[in-house]
Amino acid sequence: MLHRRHFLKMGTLGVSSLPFLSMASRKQPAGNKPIVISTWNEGIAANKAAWEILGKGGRALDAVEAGVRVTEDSINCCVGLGANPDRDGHVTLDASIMDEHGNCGSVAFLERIKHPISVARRVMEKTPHVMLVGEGAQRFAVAEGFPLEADKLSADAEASYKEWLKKSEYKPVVNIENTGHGPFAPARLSNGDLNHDTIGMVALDAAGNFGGSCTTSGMGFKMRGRLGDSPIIGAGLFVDNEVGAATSSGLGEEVIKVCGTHLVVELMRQGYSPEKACKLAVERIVKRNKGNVKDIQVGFLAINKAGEYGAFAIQKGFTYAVCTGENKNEMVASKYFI
Ligand code: SD4
Repeated sequence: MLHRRHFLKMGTLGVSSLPFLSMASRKQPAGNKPIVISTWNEGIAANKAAWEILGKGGRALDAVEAGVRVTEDSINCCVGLGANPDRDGHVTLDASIMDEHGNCGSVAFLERIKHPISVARRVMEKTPHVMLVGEGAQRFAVAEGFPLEADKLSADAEASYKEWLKKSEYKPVVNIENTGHGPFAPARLSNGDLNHDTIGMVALDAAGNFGGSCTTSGMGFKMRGRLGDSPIIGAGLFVDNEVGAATSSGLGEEVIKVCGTHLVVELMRQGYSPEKACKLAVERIVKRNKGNVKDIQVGFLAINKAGEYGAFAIQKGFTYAVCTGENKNEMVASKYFI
């Protein structure tokens, strides 16, 4: 890896003289603005809702909130109240949001509230805090007018939970999509299994400002009270308006240990393309695990200030949706380490 001091010295030679930069930028798609990208297949519908705002010159923050609300709404999906419960049978939700000014809000271990992303936004805008959890987060949500939903599992989640209870084996394996269901398998497979539980979205608006959101039910059958990366600023989501924005999906514990999305954004600040920055962050996780990552999936997704985007994952199967226009919303398979 290029040493930062060396990089700064080379900076005076001009960006085009850096081989890693010119190679990376050749591989990158041309810059776009506005643009919204988000994780997994659910990203297509979410991007569509985000584009309704971005396409009219709206703010990235509004777009990323509206986008992932679509996913939170879909009852048999991976995210929101229709998702798999913790091992005690309750769905607990985590979400975070960040704007172009570096403001951020998050909620975690939130129960019975349909739109944790909007509660996270209220935490950001209406409290002096960044993060609210559990009962306090729920109380705040209710006081803000969010309805308290029934403590009831969706039909698919209930079936999956009953199946899981047969062995009650606590072995979280997340997002390893080598299930023979093709590269763009749905979140909830036909056998009821859940492929992934999160949507992360980052957007650059027409004014050149970023916004980011991330919302999840965490990992199915997790220990009660467990939090992953998604509600943690700098782990599951990070936005720096001078540089870019990044989000992640996968085994949150691994993302937290390297401050994953903050790392990706800082690598972009050093001049790396979004894809290369995501790759280096993945390699940091691989190195920390001494190469033993066959049971771990993590994928990062990023946009830089020029509207270039990229992703990288540990394993094959990480996919994301890219939207740069009303009729330009498509799935891309991420490059991967293994
Ligand atoms: C977590 N990162 O709670 C989330 C899980 C995930 O698709 O991404 N699932 O660790």
